Amino acid sequence: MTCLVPAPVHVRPSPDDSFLITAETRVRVSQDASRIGDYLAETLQLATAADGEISLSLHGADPLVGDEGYQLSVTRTGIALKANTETGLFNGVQTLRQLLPVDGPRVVDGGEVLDHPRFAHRGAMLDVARHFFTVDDVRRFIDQIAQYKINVLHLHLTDDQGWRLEITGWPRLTEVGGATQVGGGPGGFYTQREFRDLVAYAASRHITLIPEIDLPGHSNAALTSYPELTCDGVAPPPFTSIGTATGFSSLCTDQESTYRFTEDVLGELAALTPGRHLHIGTDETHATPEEGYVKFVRRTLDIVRQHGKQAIGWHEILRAGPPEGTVPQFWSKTDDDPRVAEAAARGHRILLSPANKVYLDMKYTPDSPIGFKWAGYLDVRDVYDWDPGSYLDGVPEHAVLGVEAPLWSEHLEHRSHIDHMAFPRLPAIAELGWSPGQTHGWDDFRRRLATHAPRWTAQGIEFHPSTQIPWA
Ligand code: TNX
Repeated sequence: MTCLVPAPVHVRPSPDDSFLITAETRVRVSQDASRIGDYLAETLQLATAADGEISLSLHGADPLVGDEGYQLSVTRTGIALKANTETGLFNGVQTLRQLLPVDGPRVVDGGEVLDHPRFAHRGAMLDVARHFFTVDDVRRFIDQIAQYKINVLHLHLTDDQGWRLEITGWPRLTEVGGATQVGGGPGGFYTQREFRDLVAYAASRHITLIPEIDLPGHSNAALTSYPELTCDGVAPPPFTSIGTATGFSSLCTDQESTYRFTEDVLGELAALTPGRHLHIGTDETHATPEEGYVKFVRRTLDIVRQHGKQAIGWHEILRAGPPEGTVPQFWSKTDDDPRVAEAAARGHRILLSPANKVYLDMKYTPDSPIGFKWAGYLDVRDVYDWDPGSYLDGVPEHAVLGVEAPLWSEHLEHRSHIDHMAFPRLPAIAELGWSPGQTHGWDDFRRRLATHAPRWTAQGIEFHPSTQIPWA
């Protein structure tokens, strides 16, 4: 019970009360908890039954655990998991999985856990635009992050180097814009059906998928596909490098064709997305005149609202004075934009992704084989040792929606690169999002984290063995 990541709110270990799972152990599922019961039985390769030593229940949990928390009790005679929702049970199952040894007899540490999250939004972002990642790669990533109680997967679906989602009225977006990526490889895209499958797969892991269409900048792949989106009517060539100047492309904000496009794309996206949020980018629009930017963002926010969704945008979106409910995602490496604190004071909830803390595309050290360093080298302690509840001046804890770790893919060519950049840093960031401040402590954290390495190895995760962690 002392190796859990993220650290639970309360743990009372009782080492003498461990429970041994054998091939005969049964998972007892009450009717309303049968889905998670089946999932647990499958995970542990046990049978379900009307009675059994491992029980799951949606009744009797402490109201304190809320919608996502759970209570877990392990005694010599069995394991009882209680929650108020399926999501709570799912989170409890993730804890239980970590209590099992990686191999050998399945002895589960005895004791009690009461647990619930600090922040509502605990996210990971994967950029599938710079380099394309297949449906299988994304499913694998979903399984990896769900273990650490991450509940949002933000997919960065479009950028200068590629457009990755089929839009039925605009086929060239994927025929042309989907056929490129950094380095000149073949790229790729998700059909709407594949995208729906990903949404459903994420939901089966209690993860909400938030899709991002980056507008009006970071749009070269769209401009290459449809010249009517440019101001001069000339399609630019495809862009397949990393480039030094980000923010060189822009939809033409003065043309109605741009708004027809935006309406069609976001309309289809809203229909494909059961979650509440659509991410509309809005970052690094150096090629968009200010007046055009403000006009474009406001119209786009209207479109999002008309489709019944709330918008998230990178924090530059605050230049357009977005309405209440819009979520700015802070990404600077310094606390340099007073608009963020002003927005918090007006009631906006802020999503925190400070580049110098949680950008998973940064190198760990100067020796890292891949990654950027513009926001600094980020070893495990750098991503772990900060407090989201007091990080930005004027953005108190109650104004923080949560923490999200972006994994930009300019340098990621293969899924092993995802593993390398995300592990072990993503579990550290997941703990910042989930665990209460009073559990925070580097020395205990690094000891707990070290014990997870054999789990990652068993799952085929090619993690980076940072020298900061006392691996066994
Ligand atoms: C900045 S963060 C970007 C991305 C890049 C990233 C590389 C943000 C909103 N824009 O387009 O991929 O840096 O670290």
